[in-house]
Amino acid sequence: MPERRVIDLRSDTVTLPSEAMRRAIAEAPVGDDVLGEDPTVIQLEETAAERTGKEAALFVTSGTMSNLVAIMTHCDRGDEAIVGGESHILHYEVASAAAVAGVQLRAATNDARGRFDPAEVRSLIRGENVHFPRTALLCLENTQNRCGGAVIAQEHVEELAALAHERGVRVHIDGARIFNAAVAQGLPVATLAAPADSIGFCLSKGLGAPVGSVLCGDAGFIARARKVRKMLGGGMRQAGVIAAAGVYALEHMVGRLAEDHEHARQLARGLAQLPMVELDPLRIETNIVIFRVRGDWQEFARALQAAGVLASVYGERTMRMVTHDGIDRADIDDVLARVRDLAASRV
Ligand code: TLP
Repeated sequence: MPERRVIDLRSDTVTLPSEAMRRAIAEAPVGDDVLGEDPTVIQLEETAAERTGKEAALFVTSGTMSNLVAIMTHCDRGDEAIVGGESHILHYEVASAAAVAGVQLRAATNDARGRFDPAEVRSLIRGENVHFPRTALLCLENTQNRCGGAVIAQEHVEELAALAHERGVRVHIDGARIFNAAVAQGLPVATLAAPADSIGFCLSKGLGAPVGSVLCGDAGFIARARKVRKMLGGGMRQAGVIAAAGVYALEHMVGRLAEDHEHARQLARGLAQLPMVELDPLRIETNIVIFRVRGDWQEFARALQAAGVLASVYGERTMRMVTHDGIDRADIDDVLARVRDLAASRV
């Protein structure tokens, strides 16, 4: 029997640069970016600032570095940052806020759609007391990965940002997938970013670049963030080689995110029909499908992998599939056919 093609739905981080993107990389003019002389990095940062409606931007290696640099720039050691209980910062950034920034994270509950309870957030912002750390920062995440790629409604972001700002607390958006949120709602990224003091977004997920994220904010913030990035060893020299992929991604890859969203809905509708899958397909807003597995979920995860469908285990009984540039409609049909076969062999 011929080997079946592996269909990789572990993440949109597995996307590979296209031929055209590789050409843009090969042809990019470069210089020493630590000296401020790489024209392609400058072009990427200017484009990112314009797209997010911020004064300035900083090219960093990853979404994780973008969040860490933002935390270190907004906070002093011993400060506290409020994050969502389901946030990437809390779950998947190796406790960098604590270990590197000296910042304590305080989790506010995220509901299944990634929303906060504004009353809870208000109550978590500390007043002045000799015992207390200063609450310096509120971090939001849009789209919210662990909440099934949920889009955070704009009025909710505005309400939370307003209550933080009233108390002198700054607001950072982990916008790793903010372009997905923008495409899903038909709103400009600048509108989504407007309530926040800073936003970071990833080039290496649905936008298909091999590496990089961009942190955006006002000019003073970015000047300080640039020094923090240097301190962390993230000052890169002829970084135009990788920034060129980012410029290409912003120019050519944003519109196609709508296809990923459609494929995720198609996938969710098919999965929801299977008896061992618990999933509400109407909740799929972007490119992430998180579902629960009834019965022997570890066996299901193993069988799925053996059938050549790669997914992530996202906790007890919980799995995640992410659509991206390397996946088309026929792949989704193929995934569903393989999963149906698995389901049939289990009864
Ligand atoms: N998320 C990755 C894994 O780390 C889980 C993924 O496959 O989804 N913020 C959010 C909301 C993210 O989803 C991610 C990556 C990051 C930040 C970190 O980005 P990188 O991987 O570039 O450090």
